[in-house]
Amino acid sequence: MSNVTKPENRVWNPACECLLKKDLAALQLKRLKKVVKTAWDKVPYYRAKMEAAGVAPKDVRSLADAAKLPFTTKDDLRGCFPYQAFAVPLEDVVRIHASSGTTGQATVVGYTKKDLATWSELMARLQTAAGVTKSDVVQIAFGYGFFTGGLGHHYGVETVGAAVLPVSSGKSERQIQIMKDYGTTTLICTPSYGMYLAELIGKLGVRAELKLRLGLFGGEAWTDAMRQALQKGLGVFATDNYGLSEVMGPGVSCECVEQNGMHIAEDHFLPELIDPVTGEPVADETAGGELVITTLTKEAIPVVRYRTRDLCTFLPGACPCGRTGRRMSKVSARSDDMLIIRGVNVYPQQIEEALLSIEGVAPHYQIEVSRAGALDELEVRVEVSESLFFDEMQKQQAMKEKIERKLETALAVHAKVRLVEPGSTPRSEGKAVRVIDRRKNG
Ligand code: DLL
Repeated sequence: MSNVTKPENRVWNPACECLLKKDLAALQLKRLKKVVKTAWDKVPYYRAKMEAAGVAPKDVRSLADAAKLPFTTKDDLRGCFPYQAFAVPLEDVVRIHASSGTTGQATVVGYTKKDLATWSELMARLQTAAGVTKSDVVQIAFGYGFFTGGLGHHYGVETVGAAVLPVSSGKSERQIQIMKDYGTTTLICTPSYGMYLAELIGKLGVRAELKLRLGLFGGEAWTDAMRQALQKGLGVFATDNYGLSEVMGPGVSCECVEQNGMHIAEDHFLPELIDPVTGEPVADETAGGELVITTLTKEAIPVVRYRTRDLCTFLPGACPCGRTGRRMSKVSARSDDMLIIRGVNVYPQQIEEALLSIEGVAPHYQIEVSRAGALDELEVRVEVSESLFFDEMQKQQAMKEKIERKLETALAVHAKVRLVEPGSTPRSEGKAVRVIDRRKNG
């Protein structure tokens, strides 16, 4: 365990975050009915979908009735490009973000003034949950622009009353100079960029000159093993926060100082877990499924039963922090990130978890899948410490075999390991590209 100080537990808005379960359920139902009615009345796409599924707003009488409503997918929203999913006239929209994704048409998201106020409030809740107070100096190293990470967190910091350094991503040496010059206490970025900055700080030997104490990481999946590496490398207390542009951006759920699951802002989002194959609600939410979200308060674009493709579980029991919002586990994978290697399902996070449990392995790796004849080949390129990389062959071979054994146990399929020089796998300034699947290119 890294030796970082756990911040004091504070709650930004106890009246909303610590609601009694029954009051929360009543509020959710009232809001759900309204959002379904608005979607039906104002967005022809939703009306057509509901009519085709044989449901209408009057059929939603309980929270469980949400399951009768049709899903919305990323492709559905792409099909509404640019403004057809909007439930308000463009003149009431004051901000537009978009998510480009890796392929195809962008998904466009709009916000009314009230939506932005809600978003700022949810971000203030998130940052307070992670330990940020008005005395903090917060460096945002998420990209600003159409991506929701930068501006989303920015307005949260201002709402909390801390000082925001709107640096955006990239120019890593300058990021560190800014940390030194401005006395940054809190870093907000993706975990992979945080890891890159940690590495650079180590190289420059300036850790002792920094005042960093908190790290808020999100935007991509990361493991608890990566948390330990970030806490150690940056000297911060690291928390996870989750969201997606289609339903707002960051602020959907966040960890508190207990670092034990992300509290969902359930007064604004109705979460469900479904079986990703059948689409049916899962029988046991603690066993996991795909997260589906309905926005309960968004004006510009109400989103009904959005299939996030993110796999997680809901955690049982109450959290000592006092928040009553249901907690979701870290996202274990995206259902579309799953690799099928010789018939076996493999998720990149399983590989990360296994790698980082081995002493001497750096938290930088890349996975390449190819096909040799009829057989899938899985190769994991792993950075090891400088000393080991330049060490004698025998020690290197022993390390390679050790990692291969560990991966084989974790994945139930053989992966070829290649030890590579420190610094040789690509570093990301935003979301990391961990997997190269050459099978897709023929
Ligand atoms: O990544 C919003 C965000 C920005 C969240 C900054 C947190 C911090 P998109 O670009 O639309 O939005 O990507 C959304 O990223 O469906 C997940 O697959 C993944 N993702 C986001 N946060 C996490 C997280 C932003 N904490 C997609 N853990 C989502 C795992 C995450 N995956």
